[in-house]
Amino acid sequence: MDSEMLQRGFVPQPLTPAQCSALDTNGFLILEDVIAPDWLVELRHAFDEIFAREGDKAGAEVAQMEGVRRLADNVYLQPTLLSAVFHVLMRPFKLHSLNGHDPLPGSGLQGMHTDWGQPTPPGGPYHVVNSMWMLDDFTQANGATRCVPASHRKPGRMADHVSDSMSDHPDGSVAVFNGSLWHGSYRNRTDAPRRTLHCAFIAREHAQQTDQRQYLRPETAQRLSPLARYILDVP
Ligand SMILES: O=C(O)CCC(=O)C(=O)O
Repeated sequence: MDSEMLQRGFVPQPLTPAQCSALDTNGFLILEDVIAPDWLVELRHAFDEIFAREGDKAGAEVAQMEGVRRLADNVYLQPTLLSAVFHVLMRPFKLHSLNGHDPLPGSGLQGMHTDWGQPTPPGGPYHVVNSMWMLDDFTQANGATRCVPASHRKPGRMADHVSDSMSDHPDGSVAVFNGSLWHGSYRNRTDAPRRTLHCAFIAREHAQQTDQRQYLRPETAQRLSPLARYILDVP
């Protein structure tokens, strides 16, 4: 574990052998019962409020998530998630981005892709780990994320193996996944929302997708714990 995280009070949550194996072999792991019911209600409410407030601009950058910062702290600091991220990256990391995703009814079919753009040798080192906080149950009908198990171990780029990234592949729900895994959201064929928070982490030597130093308000930074400032990579 990253000694800086430990110094800042992080208490690692040992993963079970089955959890480690899921991450290593399939490239993803579902963490169940992480979001307590009342927290889920709060997260859904915050998600809807931000979309209503920001309209078309929602999600343009992380400052628009400011209203849910307090809730979000518990997302990017979730101990089992951070332990899983370290298990995959095996070196110090930081938050890469935190944003919402809600495929509208009838839409949402996404090309299969990875969250790390470079080919990764099978077995790593890996660079990105993403997580999806499923604020609504994911089902086949509402566009559950599809992914190709073990694709993070394929040599080369996804395009070397897949000629049509829109075509069907085995699908399934994902909570924590290797950023080199091929995945994409599916079409929402219901009239209901399928809200997700994506919380991604990246090895510390790389730039963040969302530069938190640029967007974090000083008054927000003031109240953050030392561990939160480290994960967000702000002074
Ligand atoms: O929410 C999902 O199902 C996955 C979305 C995704 O992979 C992305 O937006 O890059």
